[in-house]
Amino acid sequence: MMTSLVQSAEIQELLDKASGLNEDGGNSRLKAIIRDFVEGVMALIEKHDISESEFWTAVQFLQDGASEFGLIVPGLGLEHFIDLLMDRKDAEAGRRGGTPRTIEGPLYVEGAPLVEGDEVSLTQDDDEAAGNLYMTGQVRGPDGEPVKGVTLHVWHANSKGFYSHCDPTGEQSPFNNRRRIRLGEDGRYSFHSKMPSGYAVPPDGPAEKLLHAVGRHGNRPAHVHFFVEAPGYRTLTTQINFGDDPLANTDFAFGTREGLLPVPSRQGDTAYISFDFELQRAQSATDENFSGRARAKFA
Ligand code: MBD
Ligand code: FE
Repeated sequence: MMTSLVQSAEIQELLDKASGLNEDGGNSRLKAIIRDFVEGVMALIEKHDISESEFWTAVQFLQDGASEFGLIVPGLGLEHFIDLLMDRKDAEAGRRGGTPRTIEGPLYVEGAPLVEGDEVSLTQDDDEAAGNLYMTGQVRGPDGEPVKGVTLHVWHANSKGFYSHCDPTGEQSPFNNRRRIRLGEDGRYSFHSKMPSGYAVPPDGPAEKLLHAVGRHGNRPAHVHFFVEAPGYRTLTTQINFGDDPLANTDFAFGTREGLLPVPSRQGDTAYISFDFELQRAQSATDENFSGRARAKFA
């Protein structure tokens, strides 16, 4: 076997220079990460004997795909990996229990209407093809205590699998199927909406091209997203799928998790779900915050 070019003195020196290790300025953590990142890419090129043409095809893919990184990242399992890594760190720190976290996805929009009461409707548009979804439950803490001061953020697709603000048909009203619900002292919530359908990545876009090239699809089963936020508790990012949905385990984004599959009771075209959330207590102020992820904002 030929010796590795990446491991040669010449390339190791190139990596030191390229990552700024010989410079005084700059961020030392970033330097170390960039060095390993570039070395990893070089090793990949060498290992798979990637040709110059293939290399530039990949660079072009990244340029074209930038607008769909929010789909490509979960599609390649990276967003789920980040969840599993946080789970493992929690386990090592003895932080157990509570409703499982799962991926946020790219389609949350800040500034949804803030509403309260037990007749909350998420949907303002007619969606005649859709059945109805009724969801109720309680947000509790680790000792079973009702959590006070909860803001429950909910967002989901319409019956075509499209999200408001991201709908290629342009037909949805702003914030359709998106609400922030202020809960009362008992931590109970209750909302209804038009039943979501599964999501599919945009046809012929970079995410779909990549998935098809490896023999996969870009579909998610029907799901409902949540952030559960309350003073003194750790903000939870999660979703539910429908426990009786035969497609529940066919998620291209790997978001389906045990503990997040309530089985609805169905009457005609209406599904009723009862689902309680359990939050962990915050151990620091950052636990109460949202992650630093950039999120869409519409006035
Ligand atoms: C979605 O609706 C979603 O939730 C994820 C994770 C990725 C793409 C679309
Ligand atoms: Fe989604």
